[in-house]
Amino acid sequence: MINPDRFLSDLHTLRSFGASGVGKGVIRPAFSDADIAAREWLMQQMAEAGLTVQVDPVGSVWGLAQAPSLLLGSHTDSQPEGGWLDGALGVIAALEIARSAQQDRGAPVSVVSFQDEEGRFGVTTGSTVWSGTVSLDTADHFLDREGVSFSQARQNMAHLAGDWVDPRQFTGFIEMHIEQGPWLDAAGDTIGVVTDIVGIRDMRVTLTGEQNHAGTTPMHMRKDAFQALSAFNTRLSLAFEGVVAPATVWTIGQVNLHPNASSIVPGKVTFSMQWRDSSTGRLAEMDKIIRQVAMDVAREHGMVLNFGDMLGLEPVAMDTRLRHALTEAAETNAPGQWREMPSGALHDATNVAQQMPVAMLFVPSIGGISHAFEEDTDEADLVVGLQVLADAVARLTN
Ligand code: HGY
Ligand code: MN
Ligand code: MN
Repeated sequence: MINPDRFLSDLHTLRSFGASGVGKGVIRPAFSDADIAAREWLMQQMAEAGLTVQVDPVGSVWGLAQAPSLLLGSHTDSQPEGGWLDGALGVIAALEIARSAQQDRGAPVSVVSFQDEEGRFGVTTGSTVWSGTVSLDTADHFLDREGVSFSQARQNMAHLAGDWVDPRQFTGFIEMHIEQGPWLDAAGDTIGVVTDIVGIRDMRVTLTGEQNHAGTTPMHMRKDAFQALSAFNTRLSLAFEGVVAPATVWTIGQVNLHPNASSIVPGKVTFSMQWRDSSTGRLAEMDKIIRQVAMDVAREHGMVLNFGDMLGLEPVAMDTRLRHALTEAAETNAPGQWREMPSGALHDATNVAQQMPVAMLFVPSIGGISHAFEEDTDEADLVVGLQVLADAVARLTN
């Protein structure tokens, strides 16, 4: 039988690894000391639960039941400033269900915590490489914000790393996750059964102009990288009108302005350009518009323009059979308190879908907040989510 108290206690233990000291927030980026300590603790819980523990070459941690098994899980690495539940919830719920399956001699359930889902290096890097979407050699050249490479970072777990886990031993994958958006919380619903996960594009753009004196350089003679970025951002929103849908999102989340000093006209800016949508066609159309607007602004501002490599993942529909088990379980455990909905956030399930049927279920994020220390969910909702997941697993494996 699942044990909600043990489940909640494990969640709070996990958040102690990299606790930020602000609310329940965590700082636990991939391959950090806190991340590796958390993964070693998880490995111990998996072993004690009777699972065979394996760490793959990119640091994803697996607790394997005898084959064939249903796979549950998510990730335990966090954003540079993260919440206690993003990823962690799905891994600990998986552990609790797998452990009770072992104790009750029930149908086998395996557990995974993928590495670098939060993209310190790439985009959902661990599951992207494991699923074959990106080669390990390509990923090894990915750099983080400080210029550390993926291959350098994963040496920190080399002492634990073993072989790749064969996906053919699994019958499917279900990932429980917080919604990370406002809809369940605003509607007072407890469960979201995911219909599809959006696609994503992510690249770096560099505009290079002329660094100069902020007092003596007349405005009309400047090649100011910030002004160029500002013009790009304004023009892009106008250019997207009539192309984007209400659910389409785009973000300039990281800006490196050089030399970032108040008395110097900035001569260079490198910024992240990320966009997401449920349509591959619209993602491609936005790509064209982004590049055209950037070229126009660079020309008008006398800047040199450079596009970095683009990372992308396609939209993915959830498996109907797995999804049906989740909707049945939601109606049983949260009657009238659930809905079907798309995922605006990206998840490891996107990559696992390349190898097997996948499905996801959400619990609410209070105020829709995530990727922030303030991220939180009522513990009663966490327990209902666990019960729905356990019920769906029973429907699929009995
Ligand atoms: O960015 C995302 O959607 C995920 O939370 N890493
Ligand atoms: Mn996540
Ligand atoms: Mn996240």
